[in-house]
Amino acid sequence: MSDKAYALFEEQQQQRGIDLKQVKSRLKALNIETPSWGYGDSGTRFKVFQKTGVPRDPYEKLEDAAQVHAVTGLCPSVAIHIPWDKVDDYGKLRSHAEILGLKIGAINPNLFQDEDYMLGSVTNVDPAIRRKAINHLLECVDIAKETDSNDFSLWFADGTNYPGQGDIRKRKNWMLEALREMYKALTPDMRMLIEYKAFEPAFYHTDIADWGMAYHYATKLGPQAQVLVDTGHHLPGANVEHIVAFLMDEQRLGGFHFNSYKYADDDLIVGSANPYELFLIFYQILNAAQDVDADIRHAVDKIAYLIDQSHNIEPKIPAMIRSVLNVQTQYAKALLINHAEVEEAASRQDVLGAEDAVRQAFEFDVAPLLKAIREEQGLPADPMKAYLASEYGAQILQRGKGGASW
Ligand code: LRH
Ligand code: MN
Ligand code: MN
Repeated sequence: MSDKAYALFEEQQQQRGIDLKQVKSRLKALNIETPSWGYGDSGTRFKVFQKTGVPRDPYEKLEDAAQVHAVTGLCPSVAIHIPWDKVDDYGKLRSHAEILGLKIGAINPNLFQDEDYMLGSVTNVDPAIRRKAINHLLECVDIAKETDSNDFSLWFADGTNYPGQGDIRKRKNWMLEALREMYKALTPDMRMLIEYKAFEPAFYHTDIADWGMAYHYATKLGPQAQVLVDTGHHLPGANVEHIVAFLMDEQRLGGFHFNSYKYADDDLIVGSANPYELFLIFYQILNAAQDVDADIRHAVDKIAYLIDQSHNIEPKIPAMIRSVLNVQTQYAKALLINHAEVEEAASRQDVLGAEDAVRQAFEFDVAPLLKAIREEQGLPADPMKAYLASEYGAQILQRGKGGASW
């Protein structure tokens, strides 16, 4: 790609009234957290395929994540899942991350793989199991102190498969009790990001089934509790960007778990099936980022962009790089929206004009822009190519098969 391509791009955007200096600085400030579990073996409920070269422990997961950050410059932190990433010394794990130029990000308590949790964890009818689940949440707060993490991504598999199996209202109150106890243990910088999901593994009812329920708990708890939107957790046809806009306006959008889906919680490479949805999510975010209300702007700045994908058939590191680059691409496109133009058309009730002003931005090729910022940041112009050309992929084969899996 030539400098000519960038010169043409620059001219086009200047004519549209886009401030490229601001676009570039926003692009450079974008941080996307990758999940430790995206580097390990994973699968569907039918099979976990064992790959050669997969990390054998949380330390090696961080090493792989560092490769993604090295070529993209976008991923300085890594989310961990406990007990998948259980270690004896979390201070040591933190130092390992720091040596690699990384930080440990969100802590994800795991309340879905212990035999005791078959019929629920924090909403189990048995008080001893509820206690055990709450203790795990509190243990995660202690781990966060050691890893210097501030965010908790809280997803509960709790729910029922059949009518009558559980008392829905009692379970609602047990959920609040558990969340309250955890909330009380937070330090002032910590946040609880409450995730919801309409289905799976419970298929009749899920205790936190949608954003409204997550929002309800967040408001009951206080300002350090917010909602986490996992893009794959909705019923078909849900307008995710509407949910995003609504939550931002209430200053309760804490973060995302980005992934792509065709049918349900497919956890596929971000933007592979629905790039326009991702673009429209960023459109809403950038719109709120210009709000006259400083509190809303401030809340938008704090949104955590996390990836939640686990690759079943594709090689882990390149797949993660693809996800991250797809997020960056859609963010770059959304940065080309001329909001004044959209607003002006909308205020004239020009439906097609307003839609056109949004879509136009999506249709630009942002490759010259991304290449330009990577050059300015001393990053490889083509991160995927740079990773594939490195020795790392071959080196890790010596780890053999049978690495960490969920
Ligand atoms: C549940 C979920 C949640 C888990 C992750 C592994 O479907 O999205 O965020 O922690 O997957
Ligand atoms: Mn998730
Ligand atoms: Mn999920």
